[in-house]
Amino acid sequence: MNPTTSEFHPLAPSVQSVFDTVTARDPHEPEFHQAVHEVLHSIAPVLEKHPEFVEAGVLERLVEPERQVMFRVPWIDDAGRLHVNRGYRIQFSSALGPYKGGLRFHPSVNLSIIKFLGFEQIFKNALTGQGIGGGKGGADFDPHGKSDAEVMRFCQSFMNELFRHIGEQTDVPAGDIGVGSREIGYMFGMYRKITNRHETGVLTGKGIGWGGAQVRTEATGYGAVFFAQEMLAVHGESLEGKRVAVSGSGNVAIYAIEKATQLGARAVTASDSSGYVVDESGIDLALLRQIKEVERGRIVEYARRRPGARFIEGGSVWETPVDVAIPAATQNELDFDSAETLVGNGVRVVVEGANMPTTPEAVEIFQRAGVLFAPGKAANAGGVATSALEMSQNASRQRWGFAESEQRLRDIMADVHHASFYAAERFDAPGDYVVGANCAAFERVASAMLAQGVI
Ligand code: NDP
Ligand code: 2IT
Repeated sequence: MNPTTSEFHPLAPSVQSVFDTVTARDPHEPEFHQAVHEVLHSIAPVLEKHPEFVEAGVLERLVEPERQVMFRVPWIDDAGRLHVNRGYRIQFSSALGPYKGGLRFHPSVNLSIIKFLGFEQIFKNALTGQGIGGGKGGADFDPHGKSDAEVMRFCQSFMNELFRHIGEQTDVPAGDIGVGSREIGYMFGMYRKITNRHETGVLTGKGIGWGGAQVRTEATGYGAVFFAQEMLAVHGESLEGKRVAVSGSGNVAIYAIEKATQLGARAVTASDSSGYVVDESGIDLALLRQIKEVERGRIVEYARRRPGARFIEGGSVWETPVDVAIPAATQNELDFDSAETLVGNGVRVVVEGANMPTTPEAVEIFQRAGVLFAPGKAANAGGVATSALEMSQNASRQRWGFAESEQRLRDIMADVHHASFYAAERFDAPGDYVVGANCAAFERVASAMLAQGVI
């Protein structure tokens, strides 16, 4: 579900024409429009302070990807049948560094979704303070129910085209929905074979034994929880004793549950596209990981094996009364009705683990109700930030231990929080992390674009 263009709030005159150009040029990209609108809606005060950004056409350039690649991915299944999927890589902005961002394998993938993700990634990566530009890619391939051999053949075919567009100084992909260490392994192997180079830093999210960084697997979920901790600390509170609802049961969800639990909260939910489970005694992480990471099974299995846990088929996880909500599945999964339910049940903090999981109407409900709301481009930046740490370690042939890597992640999340929080104050929107994150990130990217000339 996405708002249609006519349902968006009006923008400041200085940015409305940019939005009109985007929607006229690519009318069938609702998720991309949604992501662009949210940024344009926030950054008017930055443009007032910096008329030179307007004169240099920074916005007009920023909403148009530097390069878009779409390609055929043919592969043969175990029964010998041919399939053809569509692959994408959107190289959105390299103003701050090589294009950086994940690959998503999911049947819903299309150009609009990859462009929205690539656009968000520009600002997220800027907020980390590291030298990484924004990009995203993927394919409309569904890994569910496929054998390892099928996934391997798909990944090899995908890399057979992608390799010519990436490189450790050019574009560095990683995981996202449907792409974890198994897929990164198959793609890295194919890249190495085709190029005859062991170019370790060309992909991140690698296995620990062959160039992967400690804490990259945990980083997005841990980082989102560290961000929640920072938000609560401003109000003299902590996660201790809080009830938490997490959606999804993939990479981000699992490690958000783990860190929230370690910090004294009780995570009571997990979900997948079939429904959700509620476990009042706190999610048993070992069981969840066994079902999801080892068996690649469905969430109903959790309720079957865990006494006291309930499975609600097709229901909304947001019906569960909690203090903290962490949407960690997919875009637009938390809508107006869910937001009203959460607010009615007394939610205090909403932290986006996923990219754009909250619809614009739902964000408005939270902000009007005084709920602390953290947008994904700030709260889930820990994943890509730790990818950049992996790139640094690969380039310098160093290896940092778990504790050191986790401390670096914690420091980066504190910096992202600080940058977002104070930008909101500077631009007259105290407490509004959406405005803060967008303004802080945009200032950094726009300054680089201005300095580097019209290209
Ligand atoms: P995974 O593939 O590991 O897990 C995705 C989870 O979300 C699964 O439980 C999946 O259920 C569920 N899900 C996915 N699509 C849908 C859908 N359309 N409807 C309902 N449930 C759905 O992905 P990640 O955990 O890596 O990613 C989750 C979110 O976090 C995404 O928005 C991603 O862009 C974002 N993100 C990920 C980062 C990372 O480092 N991995 C970094 C920053 C953001 P099912 O198996 O049934 O499909
Ligand atoms: O959305 C994201 O930030 C990711 N999927 C992680 C990207 C990365 O390059 O680690």
